[in-house]
Amino acid sequence: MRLYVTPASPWVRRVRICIEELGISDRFDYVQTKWPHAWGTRTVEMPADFVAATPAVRIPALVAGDVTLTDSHSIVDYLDGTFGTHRLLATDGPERWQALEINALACAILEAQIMRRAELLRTGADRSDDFIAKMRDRGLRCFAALDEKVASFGQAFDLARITTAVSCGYDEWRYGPGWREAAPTLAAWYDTVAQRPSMKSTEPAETPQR
Ligand SMILES: N[C@@H](CCC(=O)N[C@@H](CS)C(=O)NCC(=O)O)C(=O)O
Repeated sequence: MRLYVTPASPWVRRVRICIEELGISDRFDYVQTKWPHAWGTRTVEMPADFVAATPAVRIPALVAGDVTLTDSHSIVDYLDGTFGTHRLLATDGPERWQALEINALACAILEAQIMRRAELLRTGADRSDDFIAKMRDRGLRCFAALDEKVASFGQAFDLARITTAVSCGYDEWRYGPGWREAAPTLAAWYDTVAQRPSMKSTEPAETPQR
C-alpha cells in the first residue's frame, strides 16, 4: 500500500500511529510530499500521482490494492477493519459513542491547529490575528473539555486516545507548552503516552519545502 505523508501533519501522524499500534508498518510505502508555504492559501502544483490519488490534494491519502482513500478517518477505519478487527474503534454500542465523543474533541483541535497554521503562513495585511486567536481559543476550550475526561480514559491506546495524543503533541511542537495550562491532567497523561514507541517514531518535524 502507498501512503502519502509529511512529518508535520497531525492527520498523517494519527494514521501512522494506528499503523504502528496495529503492527502493520511493513505493508506500506511512505511517499513524502513536499509543499511550498503557499499551500495555506493557494492551489499549489503537486506531482500527478498524488493528484490522481487524491483530488482533494491533501495528506494523508492511501492507495491500497482494492481502494483509494483520501482522509484519515476512512483510512484508519479501513486499516482497523482489515487488519485490526476493529480494536482501535468499536463498531457499535456505548464504547463506540464514548470514543467518538473524545475523538470529535481531538479532531476539532487538529482542525483548528491546521487552520491556525495556514493563517500564520499568510503575511502582512492578508493575515487575520482575530482568526488566529479564534482557532487558538477553540483548541484551548477543547483541551479543557478533554482534561475533564482523562479519568475515564482507561488503558487502551485506541483511536480516540491516539488522536488526543496527536493533538497534544502538535500543539506542543508548533505552538509551545501553553495548552498545558488549560489541561494539566491531560498533560500528565500525555507525558506518559508520549513515551510509546509509536509516538516516538512519529514525532513531528517540519514539512519538506519545495
Ligand atoms: N479531514 C482530513 C484533513 C486532512 C488535512 O487537512 N491535511 C492537511 C495537512 S495537515 C493538508 O493536506 N492540507 C493541504 C491543503 O489543505 O491544501 C483528514 O482527516 O485527513
